[in-house]
Amino acid sequence: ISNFKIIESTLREGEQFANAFFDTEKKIEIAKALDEIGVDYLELTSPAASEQSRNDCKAISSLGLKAKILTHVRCHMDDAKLAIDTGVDGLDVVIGTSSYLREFSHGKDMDYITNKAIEVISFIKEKGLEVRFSTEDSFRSDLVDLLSIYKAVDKIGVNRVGIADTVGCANPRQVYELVRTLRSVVSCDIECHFHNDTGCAIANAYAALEAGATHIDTSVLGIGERNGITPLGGLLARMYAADKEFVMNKYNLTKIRDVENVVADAVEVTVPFNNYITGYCAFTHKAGIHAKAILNNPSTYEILKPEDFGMSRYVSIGHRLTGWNAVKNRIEQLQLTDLKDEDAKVVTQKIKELADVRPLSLDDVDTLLRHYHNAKNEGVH
Ligand code: HCA
Ligand code: CU
Repeated sequence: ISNFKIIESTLREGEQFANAFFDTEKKIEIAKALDEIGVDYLELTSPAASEQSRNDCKAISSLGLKAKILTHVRCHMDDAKLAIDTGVDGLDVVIGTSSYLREFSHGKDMDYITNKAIEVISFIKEKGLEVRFSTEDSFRSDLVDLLSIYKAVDKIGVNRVGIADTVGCANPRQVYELVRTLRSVVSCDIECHFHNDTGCAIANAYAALEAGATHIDTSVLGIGERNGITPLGGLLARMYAADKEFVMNKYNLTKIRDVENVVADAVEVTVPFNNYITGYCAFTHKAGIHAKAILNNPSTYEILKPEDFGMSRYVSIGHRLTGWNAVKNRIEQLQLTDLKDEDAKVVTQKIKELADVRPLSLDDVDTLLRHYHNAKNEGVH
């Protein structure tokens, strides 16, 4: 995978998260923080949703950010007209194509949908804006229907087609197959959108890129409808592992934590303990065997370099799994330089005995080390 683009949808999909309420000021703060990371696009809630949403499209479009601004609209002329007047760079048009949505949501057949799509896309293109056409619930849509509508919109010059796993049912192999097939049918770019109901949102995004997709939808911390979509930080971690050069040159990874904190605060959640990159223990090493190797060479047990993300590594030593190499490292940090390897081993045994009874803080460990150090020095004099 040599290239990919991020369509950051915290200000659209993310607004569909249960706790989300973003006023204009907060949206601008989030937009600027995402722009600093260097995401390629920001996707905003439809101006047809509410008066404030329409004003927010205008406000964010006029900030002069590096990221292109998109808004997400239904496949209707009314919505498209409203959106064009907000000053956005492009429109992400969507319509449901699965039998569920055709029967229980909008009630339209594929001929109607295709004609409507052509009308709306042609109109947006005439106005000189970028346009993407996507099918909601793509993985439960008929493959022949999907390919024929994508072909039709590709022919009239749509910039991108989109695949959406609206219900989070897809697995990486299915994603690979569908994107691969689509890649051979259209010549435009391919965007993918994955919900995370069954925990595949990052893996699916990766499989899509491997199969020839060009754009991935994300949100900060993955927030969105239900349990959300591909998280921005998690996708960047995955792509860093795949092509570090590209990701580090293109995106400002040290800003991920800032935007996550802003969003977590705004939607009143905490960053999960096991979050990619920024979870509180993402760079904490514990077992003695790990600690020893990490201190010799961090790459032994780290695929992500914490410093590349503005984070730092922590070696935990106050527990029964500890080892003397890690304790010795702490001795050096505390500059108790007259303690030797044998001393580190003695204190390590002491730590293990105590830690079998109760958890120890780093402070407890330091106290043990200082006592031992003082006792040893008194013994000498
Ligand atoms: C939704 C719409 C959407 C749209 C994705 C897209 C989805 O159901 O809220 O525009 O590609 O998941 O299908 O977010
Ligand atoms: Cu969605």
